[in-house]
Amino acid sequence: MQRTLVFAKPDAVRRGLVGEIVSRLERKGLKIVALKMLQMDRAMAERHYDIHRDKPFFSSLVDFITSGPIVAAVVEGREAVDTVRGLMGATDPLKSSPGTIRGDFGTEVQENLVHGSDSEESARQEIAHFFPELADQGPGGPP
Ligand code: D4T
Repeated sequence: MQRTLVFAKPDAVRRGLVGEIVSRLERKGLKIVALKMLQMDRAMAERHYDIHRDKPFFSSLVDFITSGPIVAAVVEGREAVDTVRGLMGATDPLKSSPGTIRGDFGTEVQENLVHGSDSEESARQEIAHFFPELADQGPGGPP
């Protein structure tokens, strides 16, 4: 079992797609371990996207991700990191297969609806960042 961090981005919240996204995770068989709506401030967004700090789209990305609330979740399941990435589709929704969240609902690279950790290590760091109360738990919950 593995845990990963997923969030519905501000565009998904504005468009009323939170239920659709959470439902797809659940129907796949992933377990929702934690769920909350929050507003990222610039410091939190810059930390989350630190790897992109030198990219030309960084400041616009931070503007977008702080433009409204997000709904973040910790989900658990077999190979949860790759399973969520598969459900999300490619970064560019136009290159995402139909049947994926981005492939079914998006057209814009920036407003691409959903985030999922891209590795087990990122998942551990992002869960600690968004859900510090869960940081010391492994899959399966408290010891
Ligand atoms: P995230 O991190 O949001 O789950 O997306 P990905 O893992 O699929 O994609 P990423 O890290 O390469 O990009 C992070 C974030 O930046 C936005 N973006 C990306 C953008 O606004 N312009 C761009 O040219 C690219 C490549 C979209 C996702």
